Amino acid sequence: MIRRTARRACIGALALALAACATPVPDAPPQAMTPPAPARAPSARDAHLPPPVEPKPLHVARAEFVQETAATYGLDPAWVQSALDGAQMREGIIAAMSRPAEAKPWREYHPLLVTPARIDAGRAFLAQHREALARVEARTGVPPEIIVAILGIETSYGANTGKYRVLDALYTLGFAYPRSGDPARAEREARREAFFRKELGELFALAKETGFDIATLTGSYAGAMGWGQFMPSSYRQFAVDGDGDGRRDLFNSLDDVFASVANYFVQKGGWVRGGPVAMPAVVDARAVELPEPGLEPVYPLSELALRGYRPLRELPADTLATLIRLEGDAGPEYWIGFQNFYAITRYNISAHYAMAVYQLSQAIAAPALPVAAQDADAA
Ligand SMILES: [Ca+2]
Repeated sequence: MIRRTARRACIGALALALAACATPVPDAPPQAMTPPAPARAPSARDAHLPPPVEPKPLHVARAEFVQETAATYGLDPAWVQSALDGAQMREGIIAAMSRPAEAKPWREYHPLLVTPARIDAGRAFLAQHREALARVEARTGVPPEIIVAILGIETSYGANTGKYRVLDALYTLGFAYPRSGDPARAEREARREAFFRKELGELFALAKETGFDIATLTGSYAGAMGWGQFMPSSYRQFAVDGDGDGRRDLFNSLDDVFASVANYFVQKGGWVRGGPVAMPAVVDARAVELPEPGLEPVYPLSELALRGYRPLRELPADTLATLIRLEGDAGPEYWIGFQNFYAITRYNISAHYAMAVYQLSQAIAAPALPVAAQDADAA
């Protein structure tokens, strides 16, 4: 049995929505939102915009949800109805989702996630679970330090797996997603509400499949669960039984957690065994920046070299990569990101997130400096 200490919200909520969870929420991280505003008459200025998507009355939406969920997953509608009757709208969840998520530059972002305490705890965690993690790496190709870094950033190694009932979180966001009242955002807000409502349906299916009591599962304010913060759909699709007891338990079995995070990287992210994640770029004086390189590795290194960017270590010219620009302490930093960097962004669609995971993993895997060297370093 794993000891869980102080249960707090997913680090995503904790650290200003800096991190997020497996099955990234569309448009994550959440943008600044204001409380729902009363409906207003469209102005002439709005005439060219599509009309706002008006939410259905709650009782209608709930009744439709019960029928659709029962039909989609082959569940007893009476059970879905009765569990839904026990769900509660939570103000704290609305507030967390409405909180402005500032897009911090890298120089402010990484010190919040890659902390000395998290590195030390990660080294200890890796040492403690090295054999189990090595078995997972042998099967999947995902290195131990990458799995450990994910768990460190998502939940501080299982310490903060989330305090909200997942049922309440998904019910609240699926039926009362905060509305800004801005017609330009109405469609996006409706899409996010639909996403959480679908995840609520997936939660019912998950409870049926796993035997979990839907009323007692806890997670982040966004409904992400367990050590790796899996949303219900990801849990159903990517969680695997690592310890062979016939159950997929991402709350209590570390073998299941390790195997499931690795499986997510392989299945969803296309993790390449032995492949590089990212490397600092050597930049020519006359380098020509790519306008919007994106996260996907679609540029052969030969093309990046023509533009003036080369990886620190030589690799085959046809290796596919992308260019990552970070706003560092001393100005822009350029990195080359490969398929495995992209794989980390499937966990949370953010170059900052993926780079924080990668750099934490490298710090965890690096041998700690001997005490004498640390003293010399500090002097
Ligand atoms: Ca298991």
